[in-house]
Amino acid sequence: MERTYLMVKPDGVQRGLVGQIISRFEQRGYKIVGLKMMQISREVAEKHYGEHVGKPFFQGLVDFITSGPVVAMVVEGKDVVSAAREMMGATNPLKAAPGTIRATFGVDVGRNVIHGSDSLESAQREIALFFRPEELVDYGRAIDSWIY
Ligand code: ABT
Ligand code: MG
Repeated sequence: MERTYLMVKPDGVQRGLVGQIISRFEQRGYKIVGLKMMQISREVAEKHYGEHVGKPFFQGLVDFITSGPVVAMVVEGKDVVSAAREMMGATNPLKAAPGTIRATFGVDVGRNVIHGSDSLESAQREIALFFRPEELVDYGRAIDSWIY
């Protein structure tokens, strides 16, 4: 089973959307194997968004993601990396498909309420950046045989 790194961004936390966002993944059948609230440091933010160093929006992006607490999670299930990206919708909420998380909750590319890893490699890197191995929990669910 695949794992991905998801994060309710500071705007989602401030707006009280944490529960609704987590629910979408639970309702679909995905399993939460790691979950915590935290304040991201500038150092970690710059690592997380390393691919955007030097771009005009980089400083604003780091300012934003460190502007308040986030809710970080690791979610497990079938094809979850790409499926979560589809559930989130396009980076710009105005371009996101109707019904996706970003289309439902946002209108601005710099306030798009959720992050999700964009590939399996990113997922592995981001999980390791934000979670210690012992913070991830291996457990079974009785419901799994009704999902798979
Ligand atoms: P993230 O989940 O935040 O990584 O978004 P996503 O992978 O969908 O999109 P990318 B390209 O990684 O954007 C990272 C953040 O940068 C913001 N951004 C991006 C801008 O503000 N202006 C831009 O022109 C682009 C391309 C949007 C993303 N998040 N925030 N907040
Ligand atoms: Mg990205």
